[in-house]
Amino acid sequence: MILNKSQIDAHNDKGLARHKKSFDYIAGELVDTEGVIKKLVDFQVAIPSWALGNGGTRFGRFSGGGEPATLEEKMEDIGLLHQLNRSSGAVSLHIPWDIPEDAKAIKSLAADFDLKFDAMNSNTFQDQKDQALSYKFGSMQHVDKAVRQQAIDHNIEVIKYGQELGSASLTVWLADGSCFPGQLNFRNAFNNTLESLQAVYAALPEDWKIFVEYKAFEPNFYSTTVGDWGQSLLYTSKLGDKAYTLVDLGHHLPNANIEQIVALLLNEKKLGGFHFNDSKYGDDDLTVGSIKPYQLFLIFRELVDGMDARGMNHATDLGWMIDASHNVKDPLEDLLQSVEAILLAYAQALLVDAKALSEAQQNNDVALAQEILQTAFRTDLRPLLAEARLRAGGALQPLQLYRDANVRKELINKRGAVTVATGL
Ligand code: PSV
Ligand code: MN
Repeated sequence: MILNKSQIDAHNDKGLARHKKSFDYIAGELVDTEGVIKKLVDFQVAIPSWALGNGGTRFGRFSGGGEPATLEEKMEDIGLLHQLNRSSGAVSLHIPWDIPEDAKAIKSLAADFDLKFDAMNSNTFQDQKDQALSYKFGSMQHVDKAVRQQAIDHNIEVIKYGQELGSASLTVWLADGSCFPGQLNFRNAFNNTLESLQAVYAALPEDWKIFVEYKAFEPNFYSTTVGDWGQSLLYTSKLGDKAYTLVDLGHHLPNANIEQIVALLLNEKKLGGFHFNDSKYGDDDLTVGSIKPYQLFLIFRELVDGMDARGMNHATDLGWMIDASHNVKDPLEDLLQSVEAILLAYAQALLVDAKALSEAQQNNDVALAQEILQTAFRTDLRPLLAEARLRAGGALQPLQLYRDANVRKELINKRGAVTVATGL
């Protein structure tokens, strides 16, 4: 369902006077309001094609109804998000969950919704119906060369789909590892995985990047073959210049200092992409910013600082994607909240007085350093985000308009109450 421009205009007209008041106040407080707004307008977060339906746990899955049944319907949902917030202008496809059978048609649909194709995701963590060999004991690490070759071939096929759509990166997340001591020879598993990744790397088009995503545990619970940023960095360093580490916020052991990891990966020119979500315990895949917004801000602060140190373009030089699951909320509402949280943390990070912080660090003035960070974090920048959306043609309050327009009800009427989107 796509909204009429007049619906967005009417919503904005209604909220304009109130918005102007709060925006004028905050604009008067900031040093570079226009600079921050421009960066916010440019910043786009990719929506994964598997996140438009309700997720679940191994105990159950509760559909909210009106889920998209086809890739076309998923694109339409992302188109609606982008219409509302103007910051969700990219799609990340998971193969084989969302195979673009007619690439030309999918590309033209994307153009209609003003969407681009971000990183492609391969899947060697599940067995597909007609698959010759099983990934039960791993894919790229497997003791059987034929299984490894199957995983390599799949990744090369994913690159081909991506090329047809204009994507320029491949994200490889491997569930490979072991559940029990003795199950796996760690060195062999590493070397097999490296060799398999090298075969995929060799097939990578000149202008493409490959992202190697790490994860501490799940579905394997004793060892994971790409288990942390150190292991990912080993692979990507050995692979070459087109290989980068991908950080998924939910893939660390408890209390890991993710902002420090990000800073060092950027320093080594090896940070390539990001999967946003939030968590309390493990890979909970909760709404971004719902549990630890301060951590998100600190991560963005390191991202901004590290990218600026290398003259990188914030919007285009890293791959930004949401990777969350929506178990109890409407997926579209959840995604709107996640995008808002990401932009808020980004905007607050842009506010940090980098010169003053550097001086405080130089003087070992710990209290002042904390004050500088928290002054930025505690500034309410929601009116700035709303202004950026307004200027880009979006809605002042995307979630409010989504509800006022009864989108979910319309989708249920159109698609039915029991459709199930592909994904986990
Ligand atoms: C694995 O937990 C992961 O974060 C990977 O990025 C997958 O591709 C994604 O979730 C979807 O299952
Ligand atoms: Mn992920």
